Amino acid sequence: MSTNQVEANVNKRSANDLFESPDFYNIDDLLNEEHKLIRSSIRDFVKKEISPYIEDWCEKAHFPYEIVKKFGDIGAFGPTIPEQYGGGGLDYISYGLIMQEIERGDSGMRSTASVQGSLVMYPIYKFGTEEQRNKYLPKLASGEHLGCFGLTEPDHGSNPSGMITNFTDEGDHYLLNGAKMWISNSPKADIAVVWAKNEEGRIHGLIVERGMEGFSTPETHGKWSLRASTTGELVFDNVKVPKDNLLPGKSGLGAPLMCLDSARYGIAWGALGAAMDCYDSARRYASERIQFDKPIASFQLVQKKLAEMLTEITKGQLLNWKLGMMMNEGTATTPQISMAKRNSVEMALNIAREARQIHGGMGITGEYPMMRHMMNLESVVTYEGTHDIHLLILGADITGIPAFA
Ligand code: TGC
Ligand code: FAD
Repeated sequence: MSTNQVEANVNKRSANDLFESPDFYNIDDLLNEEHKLIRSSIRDFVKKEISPYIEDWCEKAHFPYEIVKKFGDIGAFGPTIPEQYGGGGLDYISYGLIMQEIERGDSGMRSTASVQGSLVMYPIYKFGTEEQRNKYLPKLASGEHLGCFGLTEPDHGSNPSGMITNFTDEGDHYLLNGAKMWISNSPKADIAVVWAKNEEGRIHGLIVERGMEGFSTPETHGKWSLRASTTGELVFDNVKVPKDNLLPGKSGLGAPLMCLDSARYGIAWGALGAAMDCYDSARRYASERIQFDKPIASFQLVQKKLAEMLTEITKGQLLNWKLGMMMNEGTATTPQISMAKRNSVEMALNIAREARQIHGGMGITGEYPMMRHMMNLESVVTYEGTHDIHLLILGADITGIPAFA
């Protein structure tokens, strides 16, 4: 493809991104002016910096590294982290809206942002020393550094408590061994927050830096999902980790699970964004596409699809907003977060499929976003706890009987 053709495609996609979010229940009345301003600035950013390019990035499985600095500039990294460490000092509704708008553009782009904020900056802020906060957080917030979060292992996905990655105390440093798999951002990350067991089998968080001898981050290829996000392994072969790099504030599986609470909350909003994008595209297409001499929007079966999509999106908006208020108060529980993550992702997958049908054959092309969202959402329904693990978290809460093992 010539440069002119590429530019023409970019301009066309830029001009084609007419996205508007639905607000059937006047949920905007529940937002303050700052929330609306943040949402509109992130929406403008996505229209300018993501929509024109995302299909090409996904087709080529290209992670646009330059987006990291741009996300830093717009405050997408660590929105709830205090300003003194470079964060946004914002509330959880603002955080949710930022994730909604970015994932409206693409789930892989939201992954980049939510890993950095919820899974790297959050544990350093929450469990780190003042020195660790000052050393790492400002650079992560600005996008000068990219981080990743290593919990999953080749043989321990849904059950991270069985992890094998471990470290031993060697007097003036720790020696880290093991491997992590399916790690978002890892091939380009400057630092990794890694969860590993000490000699007593207790889980701790360690900050591992690129360049440490014995530390490598091979990329995972062949993904049909989240193609604009980079994914890889973390391999630790006798890595000497300075003792200052251990996060001292919390140990045990509860520490990474606290980080996951924050990230799963962001996904609940993000997946809603992907659903909104599919709905918005379907609504527009249905009114323009003529069959049997009428817009297809005039057929009852198409209206049924649109009405059901809007109903599910509206329910999701209300669930997320209320959850956000509980996050602000510090009262949201893990099962409440599981319900919202699970609900949003399933709803978004269903809407992507229905919206694709409304677009007929055109729906399978990159001219429209549904296939990309649909493929991305297959990762989103799996990571941060699979759909069934969240169901079991709810089941355990309802019955008091954990059914995981
Ligand atoms: P369980 O016995 O339930 O709990 C172990 C300890 O943790 C405590 N705890 C929590 N503490 C704080 N916050 C929470 N949310 C907590 N949940 C549990 C709990 O009280 C206990 O403490 P203690 O002191 O008694 O030891 O743990 P379990 O081993 O039975 O596992 C439960 C289960 C299956 C729900 C959990 O392991 C789980 O959630 N598994 C799913 C794994 C997962 O979500 N992995 C995500 C990896 S990261 C990722 O996917 C990033 S994708 C990023 C992107 O690109 O966007
Ligand atoms: P498994 O745990 O092997 O599960 C396989 C199937 O078995 C699932 O359907 C599951 O629901 C089911 N199952 C398992 N246990 C039970 C049970 N007790 N009862 C009923 N059903 C059960 N991890 C990180 O640490 N950091 C990251 O940045 C990260 N990024 C990711 C990016 C991508 C693109 C993907 C795909 C994954 C990422 N992950 C990351 C890993 C992700 O969290 C795991 O894939 C997920 O937790 C599931 O683990 P698994 O793939 O090993 O599946």
